[in-house]
Amino acid sequence: MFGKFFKKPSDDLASRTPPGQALTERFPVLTYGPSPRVEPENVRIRVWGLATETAFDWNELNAMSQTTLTNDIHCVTHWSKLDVTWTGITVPELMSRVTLQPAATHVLIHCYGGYTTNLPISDFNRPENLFAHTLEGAPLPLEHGGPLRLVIPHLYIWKSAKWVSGLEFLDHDERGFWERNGYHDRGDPWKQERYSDD
Ligand SMILES: Nc1nc2c(c(=O)[nH]1)N[C@H]1C(S)=C(S)[C@@H](COP(=O)(O)O)O[C@H]1N2
Ligand SMILES: [Mo]
Repeated sequence: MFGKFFKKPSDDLASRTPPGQALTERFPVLTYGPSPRVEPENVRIRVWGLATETAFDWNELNAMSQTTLTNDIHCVTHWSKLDVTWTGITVPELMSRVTLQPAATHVLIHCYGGYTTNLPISDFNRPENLFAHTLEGAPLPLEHGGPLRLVIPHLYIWKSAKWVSGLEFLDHDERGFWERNGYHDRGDPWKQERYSDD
């Protein structure tokens, strides 16, 4: 199985492949539990906690500036996929419409279906991070997080929450689903931050 789908990175691709990762051209689906089905017109990103409460619906999201980015994704289960193209709203584009309280330092991301993951705002509010609704020019498939998922390319892809529904701003770090179940709090693939020590 492994040999059929995964290959050792060749020299030119090696510099883009973090340690302990093998390249794949497939796009494996990894979801804990069933995929929630949310119609686009029902998608909402709610904002609460240490921010002025607000929400963005599908029409509002589509009226924002749209960005297409190509980046590499790295999964903690040792596969990487290069040159994946997403279209959506950058996190700073959405965050320009959010008023944070000065004490806010972290965000806990909530999803339809109950998944959560945590980020410091410094890892969240970066121009390479997208709320993506399109994958390779086509609507994001349900199993990959459609209608809307986060893409956080500089960290392992468990941080890239599928079916995102909310942003809870906090003045401290609060672990999300996998972080409470043994994954590293931050997940930098270049440092192999796979699992936590506590
Ligand atoms: N809502 C939600 N988002 C999620 C997950 C999940 O189970 N639920 N799994 C995470 C994990 S562990 C991985 S590896 C990636 C997988 O994304 P993919 O299925 O598009 O490959 O989604 C992440 N985002
Ligand atoms: Mo994962």
